[in-house]
Amino acid sequence: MDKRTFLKVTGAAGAGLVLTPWMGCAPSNPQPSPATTAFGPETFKLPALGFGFDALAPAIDAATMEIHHGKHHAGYVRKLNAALDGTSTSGDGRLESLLAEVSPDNAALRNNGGGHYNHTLYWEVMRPGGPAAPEGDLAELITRDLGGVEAFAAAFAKAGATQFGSGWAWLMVNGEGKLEVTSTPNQDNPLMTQCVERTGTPILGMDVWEHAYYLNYQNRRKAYIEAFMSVVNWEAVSARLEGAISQVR
Ligand code: MN3
Repeated sequence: MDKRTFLKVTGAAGAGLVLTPWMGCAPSNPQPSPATTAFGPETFKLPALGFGFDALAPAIDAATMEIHHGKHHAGYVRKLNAALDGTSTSGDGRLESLLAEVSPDNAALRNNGGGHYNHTLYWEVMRPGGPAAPEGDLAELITRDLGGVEAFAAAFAKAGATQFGSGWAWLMVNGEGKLEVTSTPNQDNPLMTQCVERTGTPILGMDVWEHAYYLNYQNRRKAYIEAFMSVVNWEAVSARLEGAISQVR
């Protein structure tokens, strides 16, 4: 839904139009009124990092982390709020729900909502000093669907390395409940059913925009990808897997 549609919905409500026509039908078994979610200037917030800017060094340097979180991610949050402020939706208002329905033409929501979602996931799936490899159900599903941890790592690295220009590499749970590696341009992600070919619920995301690595690695994206893989928070990826699988069931 683009901003104009949001405004139209809000305007209709303001003009006292009935948004729930069934209410006039005197149903014998009345249903609760559909929820409406309004957006304000600070609906979406920049999440705190779970660790210090220098915690992932030398894999990811402190200056990159500070600029990436405090400037780039903060900018997406600011522009997302600016785009939605004063509008409302008939849905639950969750970012995931907005992205699932976002039109390819709605650049403000697609780019900034995607940017906020993607970076929130990115910070969550990194940590210093965790397990070096996937474990448990995650490792089993990687073996079942992707031919093993090494084959997955190679496919994921390739997805990041070959994504032309700016974008993301993903490990996701697709609609059949299987793990799949994919990549998207810009701030798109697999939730955006109207914008991308391969859809699903992302459980691991790797930012391959130059701002994610250029200070330390310059044009050496492959070196950054290798470093990123050394700081993945596999426990967080496992937790996301459990959530995603329960949605498919
Ligand atoms: Mn980024």
